[in-house]
Formats: sequence, structure tokens, C-alpha cells
Amino acid sequence: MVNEFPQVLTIAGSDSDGSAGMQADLHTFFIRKTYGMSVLVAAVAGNSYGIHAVETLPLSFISKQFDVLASDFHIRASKTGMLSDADLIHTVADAYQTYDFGPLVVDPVITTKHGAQLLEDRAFQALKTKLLPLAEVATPNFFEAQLLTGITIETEEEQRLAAQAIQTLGVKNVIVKGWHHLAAQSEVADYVLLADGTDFWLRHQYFETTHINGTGDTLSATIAAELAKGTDVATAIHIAHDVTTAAIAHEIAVGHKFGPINHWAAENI
Ligand code: PXL
Repeated sequence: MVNEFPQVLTIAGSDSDGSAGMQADLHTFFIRKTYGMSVLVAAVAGNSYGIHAVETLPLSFISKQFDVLASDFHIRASKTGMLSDADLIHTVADAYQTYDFGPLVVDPVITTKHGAQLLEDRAFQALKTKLLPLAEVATPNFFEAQLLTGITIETEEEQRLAAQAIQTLGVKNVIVKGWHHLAAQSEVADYVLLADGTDFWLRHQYFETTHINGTGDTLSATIAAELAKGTDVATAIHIAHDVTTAAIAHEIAVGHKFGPINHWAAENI
């Protein structure tokens, strides 16, 4: 009876406005009927206008959170979010190799949704060489996939090549998220390459909205939640795509500028 309920972990930063990071992950774990736990690595002072300050937690405290969770719970899958410096990434990768926290979903948060780079170079290298090789699934956006591979993505063929190149970093399954400019603004095509070499495209309508905070967090958190329940990777990715699309399609009015997506809209998927 102990620890039977599916437990899932986010290793992430807190975003004070609730729209992204750890909060978006926990909203997602809740609607996927999993029990969410969290290792807090940083906190941002954010609102719908942007991020105004960032603090990172002491590494010893981050390690302590891993230790106490491992001593009590059966975490069946995990995900990482914003890990903005190299020491942080090393601490997380070490803990992940020490304990069994299930398959790891890495959301390689390198850029904002609009392509601005968030990571300094040492952190970028640590992400590539330490964290991504541990990933069961990685979920780079269009910009992150280009930075990780050096491939300029202007066609679906180049998107496919980028996914293959990311697999060579040691990632088992990859989803390279599309960018609406590639498809004349009307649709977005995400490319999925599985560990066994099979692949598929997931396409959805492009929604013209300013309420997209937490989109990447929600996609990767849904995959982690589903893996924690024992769902196979391909099905988990399909569900994550449907959840994220539904949450973008039904806007809620929170904040003055860039608002959150709507997790309740995805509750019945
Ligand atoms: O959505 C990316 C993200 C992840 N983690 C934190 C964030 C954001 C975006 O604002 O604030 C803490």
C-alpha cells in the first residue's frame, strides 16, 4: 500500500506569477491525476510583463531536497525545467545518478519562446554533456534545437535532422517543437523521433494569442506524469500534445500582458 499512488517530480524554478516553471508543472501533474513533488532550484520574480529578478538556491539545499525525497517516496518519473548555471546542472545530474527517480524528461530551457538565450556558455555545455545524456525524453523548442545542433531549421527535413542530431547526444526520445513561421503562421508541426528510430509528426493550429506562458513546461510535465502512470512514451507524447493544444486554445484572463495557458481546458483529455 505504501507509495502506490503515482508520484512525479519536477526539478525546476518557481515563477511567482504561477504561469510557468514549477507552478505550471504542478498544475499539470494535478490535472493528469498524479501526485506532484518538487525540488526547487531557483525562484524568479515574474509577472505577466516578464521576469524581473532571479535567485538560485544553495546547492547543498538542492541536494538535501533530493535526499529526503529519495528516503521516503517512490517517484516514478521526473522532469527538469530552468537550470540556469553549470553547478546547478551538475548537482541535479549527480542526484539523478545517485537515486532512482524514474525516467527523466528534460525540457532544455535555453531560450525564451522568442529565441532570446537564457543560459551562459558553461551551463549550455553542462546541459549538453551531463543532463541530456540522462534524458528518456527531451523537448527542445525550435530555437533550442538549433542551438543544440548548429542546424538552421528552415524546412521539415532540417527539423528531422536536428532531432537525429539531438539523439546522438544520448537522448533516447526527442520531440523538436515547431515554429509557426515555418508553416506560414497557420499551423505548428512538432517532430517526434523515438528511441527505436520510428517517427511521427504532430500538427496543430497556430493560435494567435498572448497567453502562452507555461506551454513548454506543460508539454514536458504531461509526458513525465504519463510516464509515472506507466503510459508508453509515444502515447505520453500524443497526450502531452493534446493537453498543451487544448490549454492554449481556451484562454483565461490573468494578468495584463503575457498570460498563462488554461490547464482546466485540458482536464478531460
Ligand atoms: O517557461 C519557462 C520557464 C521555466 N521556469 C521558470 C520560468 C520560465 C518562464 O518564465 O520563469 C522559473
